Amino acid sequence: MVAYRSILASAAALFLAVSAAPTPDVPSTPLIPAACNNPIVRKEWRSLTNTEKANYINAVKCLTTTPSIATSIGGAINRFDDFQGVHATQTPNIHFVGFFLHWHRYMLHAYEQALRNECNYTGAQPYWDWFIDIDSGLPMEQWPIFDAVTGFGGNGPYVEATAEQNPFGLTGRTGGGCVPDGPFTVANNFTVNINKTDVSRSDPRCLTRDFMPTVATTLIQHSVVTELNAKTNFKDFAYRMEGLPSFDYPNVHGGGHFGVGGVLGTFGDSNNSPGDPIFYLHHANVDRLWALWQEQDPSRILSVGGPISPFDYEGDQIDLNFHINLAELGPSRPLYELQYTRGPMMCYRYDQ
Ligand SMILES: *[C@@H]1O[C@H](CO)[C@@H](O)[C@H](O)[C@H]1NC(C)=O
Ligand SMILES: *[C@@H]1O[C@H](CO)[C@@H](O)[C@H](O)[C@H]1NC(C)=O
Ligand SMILES: *[C@@H]1O[C@H](CO)[C@@H](O)[C@H](O)[C@H]1NC(C)=O
Ligand SMILES: [Cu+2]
Repeated sequence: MVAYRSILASAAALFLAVSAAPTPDVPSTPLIPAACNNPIVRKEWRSLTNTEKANYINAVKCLTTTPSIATSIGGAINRFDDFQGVHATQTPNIHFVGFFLHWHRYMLHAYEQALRNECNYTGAQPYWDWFIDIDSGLPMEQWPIFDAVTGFGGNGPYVEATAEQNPFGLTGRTGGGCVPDGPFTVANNFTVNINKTDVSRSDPRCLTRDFMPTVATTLIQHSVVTELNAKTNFKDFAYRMEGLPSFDYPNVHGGGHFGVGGVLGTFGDSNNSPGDPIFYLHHANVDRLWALWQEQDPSRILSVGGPISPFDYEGDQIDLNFHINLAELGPSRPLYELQYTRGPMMCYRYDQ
């Protein structure tokens, strides 16, 4: 088994990601979703019309031309960077914990709100259903999400990786260079700005991708969804969703990151993966699997559990009063508010 735990452990900055609420404040009755009669609908990327796709991409480009507000991320130039930077500072604390799903759900919500409120986007955050592509049998280069005109551009040209860059000696890399086409090239004014190891520095560079088709097909397996849907409590569900830090054990979340980002691609860099705009479509699909699981049984809406500290599965557990801190991306929120996709705080649903 090839482990990538050390990638996370070696992340440079350890910022305080979370804090426990001093007093219990979970409502004694479940929150009534009275404020969410008309949820916005998150749809699969390829089911959007070409106009809807262009509107989404234009809104993402708009974030990249809107000045940063995240003062804690000195290297952030624009609003798109703010999200990448806050993720980078918290990466060591928000993966392989019980609130991995809540943290990323809240981040996606904040991003969707920024697109809508700051960039006049009127749609919802789309998701990417990996299985449609995996099942198609098409080479990754032909997956619609990577289309140069109606998608996010494709793979980088092949670049050799040094042993230091590829510490696990992964084989099957096909790219590594700059994304050559689509809306997110340097020629189209898109750069990944935050320094890879120091969020206080701006070092604009190209978005890279390093497709690893064998990693994608090994990790993105239908059996994972079957196993997830058989879980009856959140702790077990969340544990299976993150899986093991391994390149052999099926794991849909890791499969998206490392199948597309590989060794040298932005999306395979645990700290900086939100620098690739497809991060948000990928994580929307992860969030969707959780939302669909929650909807199967009302008791699952308020089910939580899992470790506060990474990999500390038998240690202190999260509860509904545990708070998520997104720095300048939004106010600190207790987990119970993040359990409801159709509640007072967030108001969205998935089309299927
Ligand atoms: C959003 O729409 C408003 C009202 O039409 C306009 O004033 C504003 O400039 C638009 N913002 C962006 C980022 O396009
Ligand atoms: C890139 O930005 C520059 C400076 O704002 C602008 O002049 C140019 O038209 C932009 N290019 C594209 C392809 O959007
Ligand atoms: C990122 O920052 C580090 C440390 O400050 C520096 O050594 C490195 O060259 C920077 N990376 C880039 C791509 O500029
Ligand atoms: Cu993450």
